[in-house]
Amino acid sequence: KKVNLGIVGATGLVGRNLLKILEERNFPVDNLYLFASSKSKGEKIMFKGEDYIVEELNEDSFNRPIDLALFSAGGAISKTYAPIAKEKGLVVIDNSSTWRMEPWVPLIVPEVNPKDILNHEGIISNPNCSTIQSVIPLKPLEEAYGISRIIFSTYQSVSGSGLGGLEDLEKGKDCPYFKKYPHPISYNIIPHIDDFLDNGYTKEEMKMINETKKILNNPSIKITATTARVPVKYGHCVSANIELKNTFNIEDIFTLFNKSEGIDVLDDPKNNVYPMPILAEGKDKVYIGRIRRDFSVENGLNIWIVGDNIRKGAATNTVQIAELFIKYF
Ligand code: 2RA
Repeated sequence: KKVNLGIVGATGLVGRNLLKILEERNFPVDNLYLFASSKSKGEKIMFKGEDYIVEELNEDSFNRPIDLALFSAGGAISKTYAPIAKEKGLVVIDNSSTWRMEPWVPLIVPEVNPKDILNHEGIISNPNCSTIQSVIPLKPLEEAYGISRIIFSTYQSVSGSGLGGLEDLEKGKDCPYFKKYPHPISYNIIPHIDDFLDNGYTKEEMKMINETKKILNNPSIKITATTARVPVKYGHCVSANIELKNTFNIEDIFTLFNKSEGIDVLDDPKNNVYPMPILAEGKDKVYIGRIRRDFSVENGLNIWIVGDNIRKGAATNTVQIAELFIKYF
């Protein structure tokens, strides 16, 4: 069945990748409508050999036969326009953090919790990129052993901040002004992603904590996180220290990951084989390595998780949710 599709934020980094991945996966698009801010109005974007004109988003944008609207235009746009689209009977798949923690909004990683899409009420949220790549190996661990605690440390590329992040990386150390960061990011690491909260955490850290519990449907898991920006263009890395509830053999962990959907195990330290951003860039798999027991606690496990934050972390996951939507509705 063909789908009338709207893309909100079509000219952004994720928006452009959404179109690329819709083409790659031959998603059944009937009519396509592209929306962005006034500064992009009139831009031409090619899709499946045809030119499409970008329209300025406004409250009348959804007064046409659109079935599904994919949003990647920031939280403020989602807050205003997702409800308008929903009222007009469209289904919204939103990349922003705005709706993720609403109890009536499914937060979906198709390899992890596909059935949660069944009770959507018009808005479905795409999780944060570093959360998506983390829950993919955590799900089989939760199912097989139960998880009691997770410590996340992340190393997130500048493309997570969009086109402005990529520009800031090129500005070097002495530039007086940066679009996305409070300090130079080249030759540096900034332990600050999104805004700081009163509890000393950043919103990005609280996203990882809260979204992981929601997607794994287990609010009792104890989680802490430290998220940092690193001078890499594409590909987020996550170190996860995990305390399992039950005992395990490390060989069984390798077997479990090797048979889990969406995962490629790259783990042969003697031959310098482990996941790195340069291996994950442009791919949709989540790469797991440095798998080893944490001898400092009972049932402790360390893993290193790398994924392309723009593809599987945003655009591909969004398209996979759209494919799930067609499958179920
Ligand atoms: C970041 N995860 O990396 C956030 C949003 N993409 O900036």
